[in-house]
Amino acid sequence: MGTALVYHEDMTAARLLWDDPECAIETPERLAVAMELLRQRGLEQRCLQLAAREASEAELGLVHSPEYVALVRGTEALGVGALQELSAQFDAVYFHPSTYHCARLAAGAALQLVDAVLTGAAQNGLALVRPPGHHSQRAAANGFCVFNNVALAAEHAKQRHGLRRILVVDWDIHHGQGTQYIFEDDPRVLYFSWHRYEHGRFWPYLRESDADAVGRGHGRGFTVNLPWNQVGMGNADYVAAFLHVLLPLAFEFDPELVLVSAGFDSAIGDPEGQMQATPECFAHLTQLLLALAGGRVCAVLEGGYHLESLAESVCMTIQTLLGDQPPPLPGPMVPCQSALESIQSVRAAQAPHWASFQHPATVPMLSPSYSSSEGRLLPLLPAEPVYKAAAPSCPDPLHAHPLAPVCPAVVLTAPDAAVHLCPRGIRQKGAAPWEEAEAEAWARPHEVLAQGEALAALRKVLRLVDGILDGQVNSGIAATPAPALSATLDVTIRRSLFLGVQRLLCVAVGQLDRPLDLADDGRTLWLSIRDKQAATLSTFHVSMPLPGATGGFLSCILGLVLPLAYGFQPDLLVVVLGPVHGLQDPYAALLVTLLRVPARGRILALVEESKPQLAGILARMLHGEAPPSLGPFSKASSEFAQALVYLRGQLELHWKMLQVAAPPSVASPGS
Ligand code: X5A
Ligand code: ZN
Repeated sequence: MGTALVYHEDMTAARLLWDDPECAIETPERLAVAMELLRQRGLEQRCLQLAAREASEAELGLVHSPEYVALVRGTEALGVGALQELSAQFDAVYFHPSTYHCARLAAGAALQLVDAVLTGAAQNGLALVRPPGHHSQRAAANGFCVFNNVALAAEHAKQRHGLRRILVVDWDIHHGQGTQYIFEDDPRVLYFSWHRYEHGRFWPYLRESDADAVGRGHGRGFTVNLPWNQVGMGNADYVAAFLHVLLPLAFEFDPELVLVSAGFDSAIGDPEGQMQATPECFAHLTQLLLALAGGRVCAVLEGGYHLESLAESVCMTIQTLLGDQPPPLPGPMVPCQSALESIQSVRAAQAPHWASFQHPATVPMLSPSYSSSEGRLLPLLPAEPVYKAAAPSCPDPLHAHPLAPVCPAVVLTAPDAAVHLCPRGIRQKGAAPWEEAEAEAWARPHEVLAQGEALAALRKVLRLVDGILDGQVNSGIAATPAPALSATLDVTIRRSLFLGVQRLLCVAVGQLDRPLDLADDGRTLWLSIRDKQAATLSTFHVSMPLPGATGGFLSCILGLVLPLAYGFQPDLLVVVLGPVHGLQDPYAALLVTLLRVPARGRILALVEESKPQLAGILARMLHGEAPPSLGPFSKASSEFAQALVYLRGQLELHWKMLQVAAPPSVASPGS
């Protein structure tokens, strides 16, 4: 099952016929350049190409009034003067004799995409359309939008496919007030939008675009607005918004389908948005969304007016839908003060409606004994990172990429039992294992690795480490006899550092100790998730208790693991599931799926060979399959929530992606 690309050249027909500086940016070239770059990059050819069809009038009636549909139909026969006169009755709208045809194709494309994904003809997809849709209302055109393509797609998914939970992610830089109005009392459609707001001084200047608009009636809590109050928001701000606002809600909601109002006026260079996020950011946002709804993600173009930025961002989105790993994010991963204020305000506004945002009871203050169960807290390193920055800041970020993304490939070294559980295409491929003598030399301090079986496994693991680091494969899974797991991990880390890995992230779940002689020099970030209490033994050695509930696990991944991974930007991630790791398979699957994004697929997973089922599911995740749903949401225990708050307090000065609130800008005297 692949990626659908829905398009029709007729949608380039509509254009502005008179002078109107506000509407002049919405041009036919927007679609033409995006399609051209998709062809040039060989991406169109990799998609299931569908020719857009027109939505029927009955379908338009799912959202729009018959009178409004008739009014738009009538524009087909109007002359330029009458078109201009009618256009002036709406805010930032122009009609062209081809508008009705184009707008029906745009709506039809969105419906077709949803049908393709919900019938299984495609796994995910993108509809490249114009006019855009998210400002359009039941009986009004607005902001270049005529019919609300995404709202029609959501209503169609509800009524024709019987879906009960649909997530709409509106990453266009304008508030999709049309979509908000259509679903404001509907709990089956969760609408999330971030938008340039500037405290109400940016178009469309609406009070109801602010964070305190949360929906009405049964729909309370199903409208989520994240207003940006400054221009210049960048990759760190967008990723922080996903980790700390959208994704906690989205996983708690557990959607059956994700619709994206994919406007790219939120990208760098756009004259409307004035933001700084680079095209790579949309690869990351897309891949994060692919962890939801069994990967059923349907993106529909909205705005995007800087032609080159638009085309690059469309390519990044399609490439990620196709399964390619995202390029690294350029720039420092430090969200700005204003973004953190916005994140804080929307979390506060939504807290009554979502358990993920409800604070743990803060009554019992963390006692020193609680925080230092693993020993005295070592002083944290200074806030200045000691490791090399991931990418030198580039004077022209739009042209910094593209690195050809490495296609995912998985090597599995595990017993046959696990291999049978793997998707076709993943087999015990790869070069021969290491020579025995060489592996023995690396194994030397560890007696447990001297035996036949453990040594045989180690020879394969070392081959895999080399294969990942020289770029032959993207990721792999290795299984070892349980008693040899710690020692194998130790050798894996030493070999990786020997080969020059600059930043190695190790996520160790279960009873596994950090190798004692591992230098705390910033090259390795060690994160334990185990049956102990929270502790920060240094900036690069963090320990977290095992979360029991769904909510605890999600806040552990989204609130701690991913922010650390995004801040650290690892060259290689080693994830180990050790003794009594306590994670059910769907949890392990989600952990690996989400870690793939900041690790850009460069993952080596180590498991015990007695767990073939686990090895199999992890292989499918590394191959790009979507994780299963976690099932009913259960709230994190207050001990666990407090442990997270404690760790955030210890670490956020150094790891700025952990922040969920703005630090006070001025210290008030005496406080
Ligand atoms: C879809 C979209 C923007 C309208 C801006 C009017 N519309 N100033 O990006
Ligand atoms: Zn827009």
